[in-house]
Amino acid sequence: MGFLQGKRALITGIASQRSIASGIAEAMHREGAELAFTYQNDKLKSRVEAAASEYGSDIVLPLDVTDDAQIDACFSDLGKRWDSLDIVVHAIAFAPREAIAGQFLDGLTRENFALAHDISAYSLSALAKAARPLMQGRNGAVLTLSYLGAERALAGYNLMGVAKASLEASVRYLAYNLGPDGTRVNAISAGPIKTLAASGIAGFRKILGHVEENAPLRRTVSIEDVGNAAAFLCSDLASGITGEITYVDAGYNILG
Ligand code: 0WD
Repeated sequence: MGFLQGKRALITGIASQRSIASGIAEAMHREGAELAFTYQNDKLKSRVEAAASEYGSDIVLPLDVTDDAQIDACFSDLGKRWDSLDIVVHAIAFAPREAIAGQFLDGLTRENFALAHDISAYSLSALAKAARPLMQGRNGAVLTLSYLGAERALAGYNLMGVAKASLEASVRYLAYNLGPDGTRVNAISAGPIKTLAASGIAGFRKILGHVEENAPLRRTVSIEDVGNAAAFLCSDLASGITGEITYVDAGYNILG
């Protein structure tokens, strides 16, 4: 029996088979969780439907996190299918391309700052708040994805790094707020992985090569590595862990 048997999980952020959310869905399915999915826009709908059917799910809901009405509708529709929810996976981030290239100040505008924070940080708390009634008293778990650029100035990561710092602080405040409900909130700080979102980051290939040569494990991580850690963190095996940022990065973060 899988260690997520009897758990119901909502997975956001599938944009392709290479998405980190796809690796998480795979691991959670393998461990026995029942899955529901969201898609950002009509372009991604059929792709997410295909992923859902692979995992025996027909719950596929639209969710653009910039739209409050879609957030409300998503959880109200989910509540019509499931009377409770155990896991929310937030694997969503966005910053305009010019804000994740070159120098930090070059891509900095009030609009870019607001949009990056809205989609990449605020949305975690918005989803946790909307999911709260369904998750009450379930020993549930909320999980998000961060990156080392939240805590170090990394060339090119720029505005996304500032948004990820806000995301990581949100993890701690959400964990404190939702702990009494029995809900744990954690983040995985993943090493670089070639996905659609990552291909927007200038010099990404160089970053992958650098990690391969220097990380303690002398390799980059895969969506399977992240998926397995995510499944663990959202399971009862991790019942004492909340408010944490867990590195799944082949050890790269320990380097001085
Ligand atoms: O190296 C990497 N790939 C790392 C990614 C290292 C460390 C962390 N992460 C994080 C990302 O910052 C993100 O938070 O992991 C999370 C998942 O990212 P991913 O799997 O690397 O990227 P991708 O497959 O592109 O999925 C992210 C998706 C979007 O994809 P696109 O590429 O279409 O922007 O986030 C979704 C969208 O599907 N998304 C939204 N969903 C709902 N509403 C929105 C939105 N407004 N904007 C983006």
